[in-house]
Amino acid sequence: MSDDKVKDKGRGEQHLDNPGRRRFLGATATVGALGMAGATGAGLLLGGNRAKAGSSERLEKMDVPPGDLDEYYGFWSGGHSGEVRVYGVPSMREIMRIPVFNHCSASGWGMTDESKRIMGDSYRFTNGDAHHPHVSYTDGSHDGRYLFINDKANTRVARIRLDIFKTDKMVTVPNAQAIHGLRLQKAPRTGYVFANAEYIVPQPNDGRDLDDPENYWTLWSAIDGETMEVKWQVLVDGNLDNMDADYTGKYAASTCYNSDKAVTLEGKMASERDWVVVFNIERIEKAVEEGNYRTIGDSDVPVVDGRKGSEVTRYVPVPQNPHGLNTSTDGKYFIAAGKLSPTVTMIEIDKLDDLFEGRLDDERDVVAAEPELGLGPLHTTYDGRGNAYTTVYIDSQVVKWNMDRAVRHWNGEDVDYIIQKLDVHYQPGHNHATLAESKDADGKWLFSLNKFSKDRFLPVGPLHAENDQMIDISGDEMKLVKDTPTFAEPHDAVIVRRDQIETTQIWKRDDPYFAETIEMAKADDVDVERDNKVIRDGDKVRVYMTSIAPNFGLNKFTVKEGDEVTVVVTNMDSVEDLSHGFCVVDHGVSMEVSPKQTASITFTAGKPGVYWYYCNWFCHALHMEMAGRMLVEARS
Ligand code: RUQ
Ligand code: CUA
Repeated sequence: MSDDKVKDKGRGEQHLDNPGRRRFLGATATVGALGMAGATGAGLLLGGNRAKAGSSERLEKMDVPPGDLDEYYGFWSGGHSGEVRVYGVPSMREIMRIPVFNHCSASGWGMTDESKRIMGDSYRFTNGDAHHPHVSYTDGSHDGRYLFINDKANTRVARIRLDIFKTDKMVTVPNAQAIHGLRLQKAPRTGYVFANAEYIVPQPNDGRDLDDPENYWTLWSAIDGETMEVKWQVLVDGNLDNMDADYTGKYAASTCYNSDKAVTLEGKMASERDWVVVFNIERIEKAVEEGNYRTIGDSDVPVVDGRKGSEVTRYVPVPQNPHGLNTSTDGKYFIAAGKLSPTVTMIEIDKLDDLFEGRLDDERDVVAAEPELGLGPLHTTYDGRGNAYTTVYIDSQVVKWNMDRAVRHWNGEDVDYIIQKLDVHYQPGHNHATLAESKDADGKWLFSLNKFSKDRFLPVGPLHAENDQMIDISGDEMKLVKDTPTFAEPHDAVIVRRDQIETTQIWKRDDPYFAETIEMAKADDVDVERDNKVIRDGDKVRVYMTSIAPNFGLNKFTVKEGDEVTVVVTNMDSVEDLSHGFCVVDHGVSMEVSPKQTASITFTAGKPGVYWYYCNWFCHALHMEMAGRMLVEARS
């Protein structure tokens, strides 16, 4: 790649090289270009180019007047904030934040007994790094049961129930380190939740082979979406990055870099080729069934060997350091973005049976095309009309291209496949179109999740917002309509139709979410819906009270310094939107208690004295008066 090439950035140009000629960026040129973009490049690459949204017709389309509801739910990951954010699309009004791997001061997530039970041991971590949110499927369409999301920081996968918009399960994946790529089985039903571990580590990682990267491996895991148990794992070569599954339930594929097992940056970019690893799910299941696996360390999860040469995987060579992998919504292709190569690789899913049955001469025979799009391709999304949209990070653009034409061009026909290149501001990572992770992709709105915002918003000091840009793709031309600032750092999003989700506004009293708390109350002979009682059990005190606006069932209770106090509050208001809260001053105790919910929180009583507890969700004209006293006696 010449310097000229980097400078002219391929903006709007069509590359019509001999399709057989594969052009990869040299490692040196690429690091230079990536570094420039990362450090100072936003200005350099896009100096003075401030795109502004135009016509009123465009703005009208996204306008949702006060009182009207949006057409779609958009679920944005919260990146290293650890949460999930819910937007109404197209208004881009933030409707809710769902705490997942983080702790939440308002709802008490990470503090309440219910959330600690769900988080397990890992509740002691207050951070997470949530990248990839995905909504469950039935037959390739979103069924609105669950949303799943990964935690790269602490190797977890969580599930959110979409009837209540609360995290209800969380699992720490064994033998793995840093769950990154996450995708769901699309058919017949979710089914498996597939999780990539990004980093290679000794197996088991118990102090052996500490500085011997030759003996480091990573794993691809399948979690049962209903029980959230890890069912099996596959040992692979290289570092797994992003993945997706097909529309039949048979195959999944993951980009895989660092085929040479390096542990330094230079080393990770040394080889000209890396891989897309294709997983044959039936064959893996069969290997597990037949006992063709081992276990690692303390974990009893079956681990099938899927390293190069194994029967359960195939390694398709692609240009070095690929990144995103997105299945086209027509079910035809796994499309892997080149990142360090200006190309994306289209893998033909229909040819995978031949690949596994050994009917092809070369793994590369499954490549349907490798169109060149621009510098730094990262992720691809779809409009359901045969077009793909790929973010190119270094060029700061979204490239709209036609899949069918790209294949014809690859086969030697003289056709243009690039339809439009649109500047975005700046340096996009993922992009995502409405319903574009399902066979129902409707090609209405596209979001480009840009890592840099630089000059797009009022300055707020050294740390900048990200900029999620909304683009109208319903016509022939992509049109930028809105800048949405977001805080660190939505990586990815999924957008589903509002009718695909059915929520409950008032808790059902038999909800499993707080069933264990009700069990505890029963053992204390307490009916939480009626009784206001204090039960002492050695140094443990359990306080049960109801809440009905604007009153708590108890306006005082007495404990002793150092007691382990559990307060259980049951909200007996069955009025929609009438949430109460429970907060004890100077004790770090706060939680949400929504209509007909039972919530419980455990803490240690502080020094002797009077401590007020109060309702911290505004519930009534006398909300300020909804308070009581905890009397802490000295221990005699
Ligand atoms: S990754 S910016 Cu965590 Cu989805 Cu590509
Ligand atoms: Cu109850 Cu505010």
